[in-house]
Amino acid sequence: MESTVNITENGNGLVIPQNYKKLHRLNEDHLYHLALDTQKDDLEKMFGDVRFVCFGGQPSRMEKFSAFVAEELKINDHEKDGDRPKNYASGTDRYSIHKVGPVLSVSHGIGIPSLSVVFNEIIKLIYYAKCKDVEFFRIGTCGGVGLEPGSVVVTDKAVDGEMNPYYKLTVLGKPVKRLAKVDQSLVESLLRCQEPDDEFQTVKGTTLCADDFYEGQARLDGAFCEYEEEDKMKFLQDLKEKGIRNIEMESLGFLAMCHFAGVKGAVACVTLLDRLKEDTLSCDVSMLKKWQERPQILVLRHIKKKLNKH
Ligand code: R2B
Ligand code: URA
Repeated sequence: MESTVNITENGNGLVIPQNYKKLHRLNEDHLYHLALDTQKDDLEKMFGDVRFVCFGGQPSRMEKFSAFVAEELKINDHEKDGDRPKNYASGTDRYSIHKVGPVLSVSHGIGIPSLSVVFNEIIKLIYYAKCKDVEFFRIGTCGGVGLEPGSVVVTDKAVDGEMNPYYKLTVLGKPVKRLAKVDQSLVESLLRCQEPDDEFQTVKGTTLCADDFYEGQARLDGAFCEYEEEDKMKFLQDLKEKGIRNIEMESLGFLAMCHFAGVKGAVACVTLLDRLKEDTLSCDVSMLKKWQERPQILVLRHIKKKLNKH
């Protein structure tokens, strides 16, 4: 079954969850994995001014991103824990949430199942908070296919390991498909944020969203592997010919859920290696940290433009 999208209810720029009628029947809603709650927390007061929600895998990276947001947007009145931005989800160690001005930075863990849980709860959070005109971004890392490592890929199409542009999940024992329709205007807007002096290239392209880091991404260095080097290379060359520029693990679910929720969303990831040349990620931490900032830089330029702060 393919889910249909009805975003006509999202008047006034508010995000209305498809399930709002059942949500209204709840006395209180526990956003369990965020350790937030509609009774004990005044979500509108805490988060009502949020306009951009930026997701990324690791809590530490998203905390750093939040500090970067503060620096770039010149905001210093945000809530802090000592000299670090406050983690609003500190009551749990599942995910992290940092807020600086209108920008929420949220960690999503690895893979679509982990993303899906926090995505559901963030959609409800911005609904309860009455946020308006919100845009979502995934700012992440990936493996490149035939690209110089350190390049940034903005996803203009996401597919699963069988090249289908659908996020599939099982509901009440039956398969449900949700189209990962990409908001091309947001893609183009991010691409326009490139600057001639950038130390890195930014390209758009199709992203393969895998369910696994090792066999699911044709690696030879996992604990399991039932194919040979030439099978792997044939597969990856074939991906390149089909326009796949990068491989990661959340884009398909992220874009499908954005579309289904009626929220504008885009994915920008930095390539940590070229999968046509290698499988194993080096542990040159300082280089990786520098590269991880690249999609952040791009998204922040977009945010600054939207806020007229450039
Ligand atoms: C990129 O990096 C992670 C795996 O190392 C995964 O979350 C992804 O999409
Ligand atoms: N993340 C992935 O999912 N794959 C890579 O190769 C690198 C980062």
